[in-house]
Amino acid sequence: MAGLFRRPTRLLTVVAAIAVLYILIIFIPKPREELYGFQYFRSSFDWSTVPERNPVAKLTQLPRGSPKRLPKFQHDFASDKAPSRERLDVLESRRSEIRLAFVKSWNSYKKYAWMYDELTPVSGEGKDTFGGWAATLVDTLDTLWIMELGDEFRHAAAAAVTLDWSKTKDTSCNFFETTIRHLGGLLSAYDLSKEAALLEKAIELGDMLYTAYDTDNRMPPFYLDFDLAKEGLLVPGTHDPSAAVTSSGLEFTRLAQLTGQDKYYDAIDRVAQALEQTQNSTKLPGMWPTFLNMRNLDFSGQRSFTLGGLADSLYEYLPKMYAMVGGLEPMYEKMYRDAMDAVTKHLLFRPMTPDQDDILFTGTVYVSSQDGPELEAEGQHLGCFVGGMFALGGKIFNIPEHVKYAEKIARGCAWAYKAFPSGIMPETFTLYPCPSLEPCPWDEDQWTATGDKRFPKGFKNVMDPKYILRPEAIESIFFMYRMTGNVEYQEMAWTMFQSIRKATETKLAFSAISDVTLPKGQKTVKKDSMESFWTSETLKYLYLIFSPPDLIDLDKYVLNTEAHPFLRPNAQPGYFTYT
Ligand code: DMJ
Repeated sequence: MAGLFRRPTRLLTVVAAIAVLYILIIFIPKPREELYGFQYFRSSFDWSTVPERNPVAKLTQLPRGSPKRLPKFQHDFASDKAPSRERLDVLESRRSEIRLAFVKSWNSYKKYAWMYDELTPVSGEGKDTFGGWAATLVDTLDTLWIMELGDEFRHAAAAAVTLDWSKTKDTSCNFFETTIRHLGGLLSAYDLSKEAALLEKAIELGDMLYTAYDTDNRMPPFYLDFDLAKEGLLVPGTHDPSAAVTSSGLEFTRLAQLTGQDKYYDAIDRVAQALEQTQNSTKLPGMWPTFLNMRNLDFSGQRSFTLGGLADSLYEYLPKMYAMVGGLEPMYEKMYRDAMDAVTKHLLFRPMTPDQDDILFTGTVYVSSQDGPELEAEGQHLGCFVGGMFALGGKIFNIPEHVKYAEKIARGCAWAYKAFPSGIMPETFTLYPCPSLEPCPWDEDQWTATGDKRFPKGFKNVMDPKYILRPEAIESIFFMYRMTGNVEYQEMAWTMFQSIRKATETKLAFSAISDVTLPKGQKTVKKDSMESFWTSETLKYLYLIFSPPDLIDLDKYVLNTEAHPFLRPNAQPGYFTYT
């Protein structure tokens, strides 16, 4: 070694060789292949080759047979009187304003954050929050398609098929978020566009995510640690958010349907069966606790139950899974009915309001050994999806009562939007529950004694005043509009959109804000964050509300929890195409 440095020419040769090698590594084009009309880049590791340490003896097959004829969800728009020319103009101009908001967000993502997970909408940079696999891009593919931005779609799809699932700075990924955003995004983009390269990229990712199920009891962990997954050494958690470890059903079922590979369905079916077996041995029979011990599948000790954050999509996926398998798996109907019996008995409440509004919310229940189930009358933005869920469940399982709850819950969220000076509902707050679902008189004394006077009458407290561009309230309004055809929902959505745009717009795009409760004239802080669900969900639902109802017809598609439409088995492939 010492001799090497004494001879300058040899040293120079070594330095030059290292430099050439470096240049080769950096600049040699990646091994791309021409695939289905795209320059496709295959991930550097093929996860389907990982040997399973805990293989299953016999795979559960996708339910076979002709899909059942389920009751129609969408209102019969064809039998309505055709909207007037003026009304059509209004709808078209609203659609184009929503599209403008989308294009602004997308263009800034392209300019400042291309291939990053998210744009920072105030400072104009890119940041990685979900593995660095271009979350916004993948999550937004189907919205580009739906909004008829064909060139942009093609450009984004070409980038998506170069993603390398083995190239990330992280040692693990969030199993749930990667499933609903990335896998869901690719599958729906494929279902809409039929671009086979997107399905290929989804399969690569599906094979990586599938390794999460290679645990002793075939239950997935919260984080997919890549090294442990390769060794088959993953272990399910003992205190995981229930939604995160149980709601991959739609994505894996669609993957199984599209590839004909039962293994993907088998994986999620085992989780569903675990849910079915434990449903009635919890402290609130019918519901599963907010956190689950997936290692021993003993859910009997936990005391908290909610339909809001941490648990939401577990319940959302019950009726959606039933539709996704064409009604051929009865366990989802049974689980939905039993869960909703508990919800309507213990979680659903009517708030006391000065105008005795006919609205409902679902709260959180704590079960104590002495007093049994106790309701905390908490409202959550995340809980607003419940309106859409009751609408879908009520229709496909023919439960008229649920359809009524759906309407009152959707209206409750719209009421909470309207109540605040910004026209937007906070992330979490508490209300005063009426003794039953019937109207109860406004109690001014109670409000004076216990309510926080900074907030509108009816709100006891606001624990978290932010709004982070979430979709759930608009999602339920969308379901209600498609189910009833009632234009009142279009008006509600339009009011909500205008408030959101006013409060969150930045020079570049739209940003989460820190306080929706501030009095008019007082400016809230922009948090410089725009999660991918803004373009994947919120703007998509808004756009669809003002679009012809056969655009993503809910009798043909199921939307996953990130608003990605998957074709239902009863729908004809290629049903919806642009010409
Ligand atoms: C989305 O990622 C999904 O809707 C998820 O189910 C809940 N949270 C966000 C939107 O708020």
